[in-house]
Amino acid sequence: MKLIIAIVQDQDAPGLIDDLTENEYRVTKLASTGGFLKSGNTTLLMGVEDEKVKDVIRIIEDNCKTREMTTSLLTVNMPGETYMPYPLEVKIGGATLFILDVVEHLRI
Ligand code: 2BA
Repeated sequence: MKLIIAIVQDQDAPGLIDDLTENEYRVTKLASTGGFLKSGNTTLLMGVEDEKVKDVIRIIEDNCKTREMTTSLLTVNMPGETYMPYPLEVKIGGATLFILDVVEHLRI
């Protein structure tokens, strides 16, 4: 068994969770925050049998879109100790996945 940890954009999460559950995958949704943009994203935990991992990745690919986002995260130091927001374009991935081996899975 594998544990798939998928970090996805909030907008993509409802459709993705519906698709996963319709295909009889179990999923846990966590509200998370990206360290770089400091804005919300969604982390999904899915315990799946090894032979199902490819199918889950396909469902994630079908639901998660790459988007460009402009943020004023960076500031430029100006004379007189004023700071000016500096627009920064970032491409947020469809999904960031971590796939881990599960040593033991218990449902008690
Ligand atoms: P954030 O950390 O908010 O990052 C959002 C997007 O900003 C990233 O998209 C990337 O395009 C850009 N970015 C992140 N760190 C950067 C940096 N140091 N310099 C320049 N640009 C940077 P994604 O790579 O698609 O990541 C989306 C979200 O997935 C991230 O949100 C974070 O929550 C998570 N994530 C990505 N890689 C991770 C990793 N190696 N470990 C843990 N979480 C990760």
